[in-house]
Amino acid sequence: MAMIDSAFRKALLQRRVTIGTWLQINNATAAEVLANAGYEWIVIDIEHTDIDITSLTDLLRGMYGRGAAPIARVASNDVLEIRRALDMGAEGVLVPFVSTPDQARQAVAAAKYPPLGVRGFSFCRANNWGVDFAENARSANDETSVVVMIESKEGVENIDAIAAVAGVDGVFIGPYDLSGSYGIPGQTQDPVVRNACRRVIEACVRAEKSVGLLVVMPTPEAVAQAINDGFTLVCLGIDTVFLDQGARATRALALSALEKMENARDR
Ligand code: 3PY
Ligand code: MG
Repeated sequence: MAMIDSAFRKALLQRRVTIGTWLQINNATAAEVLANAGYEWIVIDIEHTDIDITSLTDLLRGMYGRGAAPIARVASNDVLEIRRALDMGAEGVLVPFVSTPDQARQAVAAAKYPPLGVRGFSFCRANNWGVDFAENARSANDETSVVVMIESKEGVENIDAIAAVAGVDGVFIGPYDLSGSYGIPGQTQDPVVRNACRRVIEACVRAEKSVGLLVVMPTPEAVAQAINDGFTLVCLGIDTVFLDQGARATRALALSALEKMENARDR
């Protein structure tokens, strides 16, 4: 394989533990702030937000040059969805609801230029609007990451075949949909979901693929559990969750200071 410049794809192929986070706020300023926080990669969630292809481009501009690899969680496993996210400059794609090896092959084909796949060539932001066309056409297949999401019972049943698909660089668990698929939405610590996660991790170890998890509420226990479980793509929190937690914690500081002051006065 050619030399790979993408630190993110290199880490995936080496199965090095990396820490990322998840972006849902459709605002380039928020993306700048998040990208300055030191995470190695940031997933931009296009599936469950109002982020579209226009705002994705703005977010990518906001993140540019700040050291975090931008990964697009596309809305669906669709050739044009994947092509447009990569053309706009995402370094990789996270593809939701991959439940069969054929679906995994479809995701890889969409992300790779011929002869590996069916990505269309064009002048686009990813090749500086054609200025770097030749270089990008030569290197893009090596630099572009494809991570598929396991979010269903069927995906867990097929995990060995999915993880074995050439071009799948990693497998990533969507804990909310996965728990939903077992009939217990949100109960991500239920033994049924924990056991499904263990099956996915073990299959990825066998297939020598990276394996990731979104830790939606990154408490110290949850972060330690993800790392001890063997996840290598450790995705911590969501910008909306950080905002909520920071806002509540800061208000609580003031309420606690006021309470102390009132107690002292009443004494
Ligand atoms: C899930 O938990 O299902 C996800 O896709 C993360 O948002
Ligand atoms: Mg999901």
